[in-house]
Amino acid sequence: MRLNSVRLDEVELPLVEPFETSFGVEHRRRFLLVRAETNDGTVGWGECAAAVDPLYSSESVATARWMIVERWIPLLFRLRDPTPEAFTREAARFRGNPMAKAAVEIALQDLRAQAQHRSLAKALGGVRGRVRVGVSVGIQPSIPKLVARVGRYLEDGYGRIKLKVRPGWDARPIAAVRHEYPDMELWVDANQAYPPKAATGIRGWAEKYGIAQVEQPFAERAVRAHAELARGARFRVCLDESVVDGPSLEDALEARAVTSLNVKVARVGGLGLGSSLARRAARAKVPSWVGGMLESGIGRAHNVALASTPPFVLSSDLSASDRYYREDLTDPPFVLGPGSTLEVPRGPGIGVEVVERTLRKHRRSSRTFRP
Ligand code: OSB
Ligand code: MG
Repeated sequence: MRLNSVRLDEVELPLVEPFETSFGVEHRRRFLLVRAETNDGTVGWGECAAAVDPLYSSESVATARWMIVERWIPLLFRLRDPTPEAFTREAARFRGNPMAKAAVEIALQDLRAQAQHRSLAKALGGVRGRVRVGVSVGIQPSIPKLVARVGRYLEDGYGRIKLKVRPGWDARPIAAVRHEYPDMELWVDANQAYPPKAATGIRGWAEKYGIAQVEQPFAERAVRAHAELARGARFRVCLDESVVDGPSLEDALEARAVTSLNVKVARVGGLGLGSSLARRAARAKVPSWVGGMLESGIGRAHNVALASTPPFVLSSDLSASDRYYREDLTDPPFVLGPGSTLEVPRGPGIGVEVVERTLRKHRRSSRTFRP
C-alpha cells in the first residue's frame, strides 16, 4: 500500500443543541478530517476529536493540525508500508498528541480494511452486528428542562442515560431524573470537576439514586482519589481522562481505581491502542465501553466498529447522527435501532460513504499533500 495523497480538511458543523459539560459549552464542533488516498484510488478517512480549545485535554485543533501537517504527513510519505501499526510505532517517538495520532491511525485502519475487502469491524475482530449504546446528556439550563430532555431521549429509544455533572449540578438534578424514571440505567460523568474531598458527597447521591457508574469525578492524575471512591462502592468507578496509555491503565488497575473503562479512540491514539487497552482491562475483569467526542459520522463509524469487538461489553456513548447534527457527513446516517443499538456497517472499511457535497458546505479550509 502506497499513499498518493493526504488531504486535511477543517470543518465546522453546528450541533443540534448546545452540549455543556463541567469544562464548558459547545454550540458547534470545529474539527479536522484526514482523507488518505492510495495509488490504486482507495480512500481512507480519519477524524480528529480535538476541539478549538484545550478543555477536555491539552490538545486543540491548532496543535493537532501542526502535528499532522509537520510531522505525521511527512512520516506517512516516508513509510515503505504505511500500516496502522507502522505509523503508531514511528509516531510513538513523539510524546503525547494522541488525538492527532488517532486521526491518522484510523484513516490507515479504514484503508487497510478496504484493501482486505472487509469491514473495519471485521478487520478489528468485531463479533456483533449491532452495538448497545446510550446517550450523554449535557448540563441543562434548568432541572425541568433536564427531565424533559431525558424523557425525549427515552422516547427515542435510548436505554441508558449519562448525565454530565459538576459541583452544584448533581444531587438535585439527579434526584429529579430518578424520581421521574425510577428504573432507567443512569450514569454520570464529571470530567474531573470534583476535589478529592467531595468523595463522601458523591458516594451519598450515587448510592441514594442508584447511579450505576460514576465517570472521572477527580483530576486526571488523581489515581488514589478514584481508588478510595471505588472501595466498597455500589457503583462502578469509570476512568476516562486518567487512562491515556498502557502504564496509566496498569497503575489504575493495580490501585483498584478503575472498575469500568471508557476507551476513546482519540484519547489513546487510535484503534489499535484502544483495542489493546480494552483487552488488558478485560483480563483484569474490568469491563470497557467506547466513549465519544461528539464525532461526525466518520469518527462514529470507527467507534462503532471498535464497539463491536469482544472486550466492549457495556453500552457505548455512540448515539444516532440526529442526536448531534442535523446534517451528518456520512450516508447512511446512524439511526437508533431496537434495544438501544446502532447497526455496525458491513461494507468495506468504515462502511459508510462520506458525502463530499455536505462536507464542502461545512468546510473552512482544505490542503492536499503529495509525496
Ligand atoms: O467525557 O465523555 C466525555 C464529549 C466531549 C468531551 C468529553 C466527553 C463527551 C461526551 C460525549 O460525553 C459523548 C458522545 O460523543 O456522545
Ligand atoms: Mg467522560
